[in-house]
Formats: sequence, C-alpha cells, structure tokens
Amino acid sequence: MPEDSSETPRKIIHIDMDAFFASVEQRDNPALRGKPIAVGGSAERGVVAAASYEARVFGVRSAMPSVTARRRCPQLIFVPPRFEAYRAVSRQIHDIFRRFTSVIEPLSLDEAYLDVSEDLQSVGSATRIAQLIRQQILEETGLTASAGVSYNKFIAKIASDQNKPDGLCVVRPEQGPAFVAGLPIRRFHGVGPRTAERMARLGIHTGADLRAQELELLREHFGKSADYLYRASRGIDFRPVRSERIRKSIGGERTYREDLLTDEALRSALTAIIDLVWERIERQAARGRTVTLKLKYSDFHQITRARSLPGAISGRGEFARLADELLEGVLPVPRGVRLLGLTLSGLEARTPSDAAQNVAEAPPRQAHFEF
Ligand code: DCP
Ligand code: CA
Ligand code: CA
Repeated sequence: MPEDSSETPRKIIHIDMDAFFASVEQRDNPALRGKPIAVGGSAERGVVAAASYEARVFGVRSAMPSVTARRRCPQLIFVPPRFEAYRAVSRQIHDIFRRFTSVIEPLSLDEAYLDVSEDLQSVGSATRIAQLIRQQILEETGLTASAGVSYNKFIAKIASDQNKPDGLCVVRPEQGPAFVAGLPIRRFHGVGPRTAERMARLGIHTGADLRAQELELLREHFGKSADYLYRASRGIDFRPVRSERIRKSIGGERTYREDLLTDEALRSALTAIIDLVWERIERQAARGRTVTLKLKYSDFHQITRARSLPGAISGRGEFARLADELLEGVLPVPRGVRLLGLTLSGLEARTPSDAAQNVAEAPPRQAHFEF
C-alpha cells in the first residue's frame, strides 16, 4: 500500500478527450472521417496542433512542423482550427462533470481532474463514474474521451493515457507502486527529453530504477524536482484537486526594448498582444465582457481605456475589434510607448459552486465507496 493511504483514499478521475481538435473536425465534416488530418498549420507552414489517429500512424504529431508532417504523410489533409467549436465541447463536458462532482480542475479545454470522493449521485464506484462520464460524453458530444481512475492526480493522469483512445484504466491504491515501477521514466509528468537523457546516463529508465535512488542523489542531479520524483516513484502524490479560482481578469502585456511611436508600430504591437491574451482566454475557456487597454509612456505615465459589452464577448474577432477601437482612441500618441497591455474582465463564473469551492475543505469521504 502506498504511504498516503492511512485514511480512506481519495478517488480521482483524469479525463482527456481523444485527438481533440481533430476529432471535432471529423465529427463535423464527414468527408474527413477515417482520413489522416492535421488541425492547424498548412501544407507549407506553421505547426500541427492536433493530428487524427489516422495521421498518427504516419508519425504525425502535435507541435510538429507542417512541412515535416506533410513529408511523413503526403495525403495529409490540413484543416484550420475552429476554437469556438472546441470551447463549446469543453463547456458540454464540464456540464457532464458537474453532475458527478463539484471538485473539478481543468488543465486545458479537453482535460480535467475530478475528485469524485463526494459521489454526488451515489454511484458507489469511481470506475463506474468514469464509465458514465465517458458514455455521456459520447452520447452528448459524439466524441470519445479516455479516463484514468486512481487515488492521486499523478497516477490518474498517466492512467488516462494508458488505453487511449476511448480507453479506461483503473489503478487501485494497492496497485499504485507496481504500476509506477513499470513505467518508462518519460511518462512521468515533468520529465522531458533532456531530463530523461540525464536519467538514462545514471541508469534510470523506469519508475523502479528511480525508486531505487537515494533522495540525496536525486537532489544532487535534479534539484527542485527531487522531492517530487522521490514521492512519485513511490506512487505518492498529495496534491488536492483544485477547482480553479475565480479570476477577476485575464490579461497580458509587453514592454518594448525600444519605445513605439508610430500608429503603425502600435497597431502591429497590439495585434501580437491580442493573440497572446486571446490564447490565454481560450485556454481558460473564459467568458467576459470588459476589455481594458493599458498603455505606459516613456516617462512611465500610464493610462487605461476600457469598453464593456452588455454580454460576454463572442469570439476573437469581437475581442480584437474592441481592442483596436481602444487603441485608435488614443492615437496619435504624444510620446513614445514603452508598454502595451490588454485584459478581459467581467468574467462569468464557470460554475456557481466555484466560488464556494475555493475555500471548501476536501469533500466528505463516503464509507461504502469502491474504486
Ligand atoms: N494542442 C495544440 N498544440 C499542442 C498540443 C495540443 O494546439 N502542441 C491542442 C490540440 C489538441 C488539444 O490541444 O487536440 C488537446 O491536446 P492533447 O495533448 O490532449 O492531444 P489530443 O487531444 O489531440 O490527442 P490525445 O488523444 O493524445 O489526447
Ligand atoms: Ca486529449
Ligand atoms: Ca489534453
């Protein structure tokens, strides 16, 4: 038994949609079904955001340059992304999660941890809850999701990847240490190619190899990650599932090495900030109604300009239009601009219980509740 099982273990599910962007595109366009497709990029430029499973057979992967992808799979079909469609699916799956628990921690649009220890529906088994969630996702979105069920986040996340696509993997507390021992080190969250290489030089290839190391040695070689690795290799992870804090705003800003003076320079700098901030908004699946432009002059004098809509901003186009209008309102600038920033505020709470969740204790643990 792992050492954190003195109490009734928590029950954690990690859900992750299969080939997310690509599956949504194949669902919405039957001509793409069964075909190797890449979302994002184009035949000539950019990088692949998502590859369909048919494309993966050829070695096409996320973050791969489009040119490489095309070389590996000449018949690859490039499809432009439709973020609004992905956000809509993300909202649907969150609606499903909330039927079973209010303790939900999203990691991205297609992925979340759920602590189902509270078992809102009295299903009585975490595995059964994961199956119900996968089934309801399929019925309501037409898409498949994979799930990992375990007693902590570290193992649940690895488990959701284990039987992908359309898979389920359950790792019970008594199985945890053996499960982790058998894993190649690359599957550990946070172990990238370079860390893996350094570990290989130390003869560490699997979870078992890692577990055999002294904490001191890990500290010497892996610094801050040592304690995490030491615990993870024993199947231990105490991190609670945290519902995201209700943020008041999402934004971003840039300070420029050389002050911006011309309208043109300011417009193009703002476009880059729109991209940056919109990406953050997408990632959080946030909806808000107020856009604020911040501008700091070379003398550090700062001004802000804001505009609000009656309802949530509908998409990137509207966000960009409001931002552009705010900038036009301050042009031409009287002196150089050293910083530009944008924020979205007036955010909608993702769930009514989110606010309460931030201060809530761990959910009660049901006595008769199985894995
Ligand atoms: N994504 C992206 N750029 C990346 C990685 C991912 O834009 N470098 C987007 C596209 C993916 C989505 O995020 O569809 C989810 O990413 P995942 O890593 O979960 O990968 P997939 O869902 O595509 O595939 P899998 O079935 O392996 O989870
Ligand atoms: Ca996924
Ligand atoms: Ca994911």
